[in-house]
Amino acid sequence: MTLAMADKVAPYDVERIRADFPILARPVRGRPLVYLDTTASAQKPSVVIEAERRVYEEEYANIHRGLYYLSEKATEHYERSRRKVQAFLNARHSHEIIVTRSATESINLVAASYGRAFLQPGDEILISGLEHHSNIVPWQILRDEKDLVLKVVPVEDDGQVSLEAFSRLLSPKTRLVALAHVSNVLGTVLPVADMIRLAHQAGAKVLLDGAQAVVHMAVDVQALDCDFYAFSAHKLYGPTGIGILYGKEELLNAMPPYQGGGDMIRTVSFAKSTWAPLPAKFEAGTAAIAQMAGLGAALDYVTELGLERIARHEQDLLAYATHQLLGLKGLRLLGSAPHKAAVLSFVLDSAHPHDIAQVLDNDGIAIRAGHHCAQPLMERFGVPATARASFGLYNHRGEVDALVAGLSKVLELFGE
Ligand code: C6P
Repeated sequence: MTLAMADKVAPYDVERIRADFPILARPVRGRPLVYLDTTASAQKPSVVIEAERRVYEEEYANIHRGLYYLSEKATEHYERSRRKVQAFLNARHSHEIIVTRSATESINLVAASYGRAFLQPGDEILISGLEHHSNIVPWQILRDEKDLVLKVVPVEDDGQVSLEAFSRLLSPKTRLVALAHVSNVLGTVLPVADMIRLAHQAGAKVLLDGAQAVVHMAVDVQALDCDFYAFSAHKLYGPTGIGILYGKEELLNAMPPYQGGGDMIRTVSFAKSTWAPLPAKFEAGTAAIAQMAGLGAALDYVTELGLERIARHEQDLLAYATHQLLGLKGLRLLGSAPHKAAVLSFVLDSAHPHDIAQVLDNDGIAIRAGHHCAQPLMERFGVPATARASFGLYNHRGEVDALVAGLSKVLELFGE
């Protein structure tokens, strides 16, 4: 057994893992920080911070351009990170990995390029009722521009999106299905493998918004057979300002570029320009060079820790926290799908989510409160907002206890 293998079967040592995240050691408002907002953005391990610092200190230059040592090194490093993303998603080719600014930009890229080029008036796009605004608004813009129809699969009371409802809304006119892999509000894991199979049978392409999925589970785009997959690095313990779009080679090859500029061209004249091959065709302008090194380090970090072990740890926290929260009077949890990620959205009869967040903040506990960029989902559940606690690989049961103690304080202050 190698050392790495021995480490994988060793117990999950959350205290040792927490030591990898410098920010977790800082107090907030004189109390230990309890960070329960990983769904909004994850904290960064030292290896990610170091990887970015090393680029600037040791090998910084622009990439894909220079014919000198530093530029070659920086380019090599950048492309190595792209291959790490390829391995992480199990994509067939590294040129199927397009570097963007965020999951949001990745989805907009597909809407602006694939959507404009291949959808015709009357064609249907199918999304679900639990989507983040990033996976609603780009399709609305496209719908209005191209006279398309946007259909929405309803969400069940427990937060699931049923295959039956999905099948009912698929039609021969459905050209594109765009779904969250995991809901950022309810934690619901959608049955995407079956949905993709059904969508393909109907002749539609499928984009998965994996912003919340890559954090909690291993994703294999070939096994899923999705056509596009989008995520952001910052939720995956990596840097801000960088995201990924996976797309099948034949689709990306057929799609026109959606931004013009440096790096994405083969030739330019005033009469006409021609495009660079993949992936450069979709990567106009100077890349996020240091951030890509940080993303590579983040992928190494979670892979070394083991996505399955992380998932087991988070599921333990989810079960523990669900049990504890349901013991609080007047607390209603939104989302109880049997297959769900470690995200807990809730409301209290007596206090607005913003008040809950503020009282918790006084004790150094960070949760998110609001509509979570999912206003139609709030409407579906008849609430203007929820409080949301979400767990990452560094959280522990003591932090759940702190949350429950904080919520008990809210109940004392606002009444039950
Ligand atoms: N959700 C949350 O607190 P960007 O901003 O591009 O990195 O990610 C957008 C996005 C897309 N899809 C899903 C499912 C998401 O959860 C998010 C971001 C954060 O829930 C910020 S609103």
